[in-house]
Amino acid sequence: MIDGKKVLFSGMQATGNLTLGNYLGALKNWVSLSDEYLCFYSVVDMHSITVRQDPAVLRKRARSLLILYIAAGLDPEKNCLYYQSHVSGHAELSWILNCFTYMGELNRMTQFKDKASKHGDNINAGLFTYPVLMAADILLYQADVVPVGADQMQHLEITRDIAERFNNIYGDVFTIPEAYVGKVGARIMSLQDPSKKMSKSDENPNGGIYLMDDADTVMRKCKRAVTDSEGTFLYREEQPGLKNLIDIYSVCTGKTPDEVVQEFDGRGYGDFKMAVGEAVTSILNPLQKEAARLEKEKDYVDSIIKENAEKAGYYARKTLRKVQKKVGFPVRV
Ligand code: ATP
Ligand code: LTN
Repeated sequence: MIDGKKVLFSGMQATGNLTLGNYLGALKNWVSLSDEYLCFYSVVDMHSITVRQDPAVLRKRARSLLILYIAAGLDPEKNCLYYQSHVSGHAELSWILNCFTYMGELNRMTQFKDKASKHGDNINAGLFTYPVLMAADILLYQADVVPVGADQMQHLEITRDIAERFNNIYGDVFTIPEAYVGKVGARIMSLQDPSKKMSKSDENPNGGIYLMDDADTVMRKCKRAVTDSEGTFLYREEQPGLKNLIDIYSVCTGKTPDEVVQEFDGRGYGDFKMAVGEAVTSILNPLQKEAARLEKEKDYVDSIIKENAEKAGYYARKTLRKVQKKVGFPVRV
């Protein structure tokens, strides 16, 4: 709790271009949570270097992601929007937590196994201890809730295990965080293969709608989206491509899937795909305009980056000092 509000922490990596899935499944929900909680939303650039990056590209993408947080509606006065690498407490706590995490636990992480098989030439120790850094992110702010997708649940579980282990030895130091699982309809699937989630690392560019896609590109991708040959307009698992498009339309327009089915019943898929394209564009258009405007407001964005890193640093230091004392580091005089 900070100032009577529960604390929320989440972060996103600035690797790849953000998709509509990232926006509808994460960013949009973050905005709706920012009244209820005291929120820390980080651009987790330290996590990104577990995979080799081009430094100039990473720096640029990290800034664009932070700008996107603001453009999506996160008020930088109310929410703490900052780069993970600007708050040294993440690295410091991460080291300490490494000493309370077992190799066996980390060996079980499916994301590690997955990434290690994809990057066989660079299975570095950072990739292995990635979940410990993520635990440090969360525990540093004593977060009560953490909005994460299903793929990150295992990392949240290990965070809780590490925190409980530490608390059992040293007393009540860390808040044990809970996952915040968003509303249904937020899992957006690939437009080309509706059995896979829409992902920024998909090799097929037609599978995902990127947040920076222009109206023509969005329309073309929607028109090409894989559906089925049933020709019936129903919202059901047996028609996964159509179901996904209904989900997208429904989240973009605020209508329920039932209302969408009623609206398009008896009309062709072609008509519906156009409507989806328009609905998506009407969401992306203002977002893109605001992001472009902020890209030019250098001083304003710089001041937000500085102030928010200081604010995050303040809370981080409070936890860090407590932890350092508990483990026996000499007190600063
Ligand atoms: P990558 O392809 O690099 O693994 P990703 O697109 O899967 O990236 P992440 O960086 O793992 O995205 O996730 C960022 C946030 O976006 C997470 O909170 C995740 O749950 C959410 N998210 C990602 N893809 C989708 C999707 N298709 N539908 C809903 N939410 C998503
Ligand atoms: N691993 C997450 C990003 C991430 C995160 C976090 C999410 C890093 N630290 C702390 C929630 C809380 C991902 O790749 N989506």
